[in-house]
Amino acid sequence: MRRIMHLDLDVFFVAVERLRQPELNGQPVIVGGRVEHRGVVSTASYEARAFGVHSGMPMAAARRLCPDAAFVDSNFGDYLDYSRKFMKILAGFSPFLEPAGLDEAYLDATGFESLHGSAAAMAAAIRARVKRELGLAVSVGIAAGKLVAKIASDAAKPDGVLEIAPGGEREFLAPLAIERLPGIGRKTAPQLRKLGIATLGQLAGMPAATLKQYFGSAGEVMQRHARGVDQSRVLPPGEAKSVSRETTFHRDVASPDILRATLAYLAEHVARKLRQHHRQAATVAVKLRYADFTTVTRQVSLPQPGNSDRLIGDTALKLLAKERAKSGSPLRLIGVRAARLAESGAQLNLLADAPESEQRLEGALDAIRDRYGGDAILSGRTLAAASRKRKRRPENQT
Ligand code: TTP
Ligand code: MG
Repeated sequence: MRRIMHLDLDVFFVAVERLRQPELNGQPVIVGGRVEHRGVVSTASYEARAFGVHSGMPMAAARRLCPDAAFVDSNFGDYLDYSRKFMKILAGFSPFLEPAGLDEAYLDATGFESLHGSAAAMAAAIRARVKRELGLAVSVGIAAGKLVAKIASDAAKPDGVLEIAPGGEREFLAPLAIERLPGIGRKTAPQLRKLGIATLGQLAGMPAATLKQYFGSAGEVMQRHARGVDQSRVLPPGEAKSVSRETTFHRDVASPDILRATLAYLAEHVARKLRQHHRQAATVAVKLRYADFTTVTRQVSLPQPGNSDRLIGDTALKLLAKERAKSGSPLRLIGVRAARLAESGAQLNLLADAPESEQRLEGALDAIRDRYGGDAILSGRTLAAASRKRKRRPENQT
């Protein structure tokens, strides 16, 4: 049984500001950009949230709702420093660490019982260290998978721990509103509600086939998640998420023999790479680009993850055959990709050497910092969209 933790600092930016200005403790505090710059709220303390202030709201609106709050300009460089220190503490507890934002990370605690007693004891030790060394409160959710752990850490706030016992995931989720499930947002939630589904318990009780009719395969995934079923791995930064090989032909090719031979050759290379890195793939995909640059990818989940030439090759060839049955037009590019990689064999590098894992951590934090962008103030749920628009801005500190 896996024990996954999600750790998330409480009111992160506000908490850092309070370390510098202790008089802000217990008061409504709002950190964000300046009203004159049409800034938005990046963090509101719980006292300010009680007035309806939330992340992403224009500062002007926050001022109307909570005029007596202390308004503080953000100091992004400081937050980044604390973020790095936080991640370093976590990395000392388990190399299976996946930073998911400046102030949150997943940690796989499975198998660390001998070292720490239990996942709960490990969480307590982490919380004590973060409090002692950084002066910050971190809330922790512990569960069999990432998804439930994240929802549990949210429910554990402020400054708490919530462990969902193995097998208790579905029961824990049942009373919660559907919006609590990551992935059910402004688009899907109203559709579900129209179907009379308001809680995760109701969603969990729907037949998968019905949900599939309305939402396609995402519907089935939603239902599994609502039942607390989630096998996704904690992925330390820098670990390959997929392995692929593709080739562009000198001249467009329609010959089935040449296409098959090329794809089989590429699949062998992918399979060899998987074996070299002790990885097994759970998904195989092929990519076909036609002469007019139309690109098609077809993928399939394997009944059993694997990494043999035969498995990857045969699967890719089947996908190719299916696609070529629809169109025999010449191709300019063909490729194969193995994804949803899992460790194979028992060769886990439990004691990854520190410099390397620290480098990876740095890389991950850089990526997160790029996403948050220097002094940029992020607006609530538009975070993902913003990261797409605002690629790589140089860090500039306020
Ligand atoms: P969160 O962890 O979502 O929020 P929080 O730490 O302020 O509060 P809590 O976890 O106790 O509910 O985000 C972490 C930091 O990321 C937050 O302090 C500020 C920043 N952030 C933004 O700048 N804009 C946003 O829209 C969000 C959600 C967060
Ligand atoms: Mg937080």
